[in-house]
Amino acid sequence: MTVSDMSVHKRTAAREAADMVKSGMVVGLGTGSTAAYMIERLGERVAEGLEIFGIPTSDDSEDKAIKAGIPLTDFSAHRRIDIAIDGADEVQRGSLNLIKGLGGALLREKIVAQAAKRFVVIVDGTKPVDLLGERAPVPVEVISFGWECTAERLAACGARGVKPRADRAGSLFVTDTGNMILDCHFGPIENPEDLAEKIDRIVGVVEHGMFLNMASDVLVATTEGVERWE
Ligand code: ABF
Repeated sequence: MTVSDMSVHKRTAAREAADMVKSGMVVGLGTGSTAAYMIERLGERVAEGLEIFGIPTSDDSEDKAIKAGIPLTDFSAHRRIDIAIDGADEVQRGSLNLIKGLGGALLREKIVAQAAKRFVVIVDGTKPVDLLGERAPVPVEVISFGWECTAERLAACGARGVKPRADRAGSLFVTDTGNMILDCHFGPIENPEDLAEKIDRIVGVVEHGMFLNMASDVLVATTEGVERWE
């Protein structure tokens, strides 16, 4: 599949999800290239009269939403989100469990997903896997103080090659919330619930990128069309 096919598929899934939004809804706005197409489509619908408020999952999505003309709100005004729409790095067939966070926004993405009545995931056909961790590392957001100790504890859970994520220029990547990300390569994960529990117990971990039992719908776009998993 070419990069341009992949972009077409991402856009198709994103537009279909954006068309599920109705006037009066508070919408969680995801991060990444697929979510960017969804924000673009919502902007078009707002221009046509759709009345919504968005809560963005990253500074980047906030900029995109403002440019698209989507009115924004936050949790001080709205505790519940009607629908959140976001991309993913891996989606497990059957369970709808996800790995997210290669874009670096996993903490805000998880807070938004947890607050959402419906969490719709939009992906192209390269993202489905049989087991999480087949291709993607699990990104783990950690406090920078003592990260070396946190990394050792993650390694003791089975992560290989744990090191702080760098940005494109080679400098330390810092999340929107001011933390570091340790990318943890576990390989195929047989029991994600068990691993998630172990990681959650490590002091210094803010959040990890396994989103378990959170997605309500996954839209997978391929050359054959859009498949919906529920
Ligand atoms: C966000 O963007 C992330 O959780 C995930 O890491 C990434 C997916 O990116 P893309 O849509 O560009 O493939 O959804």
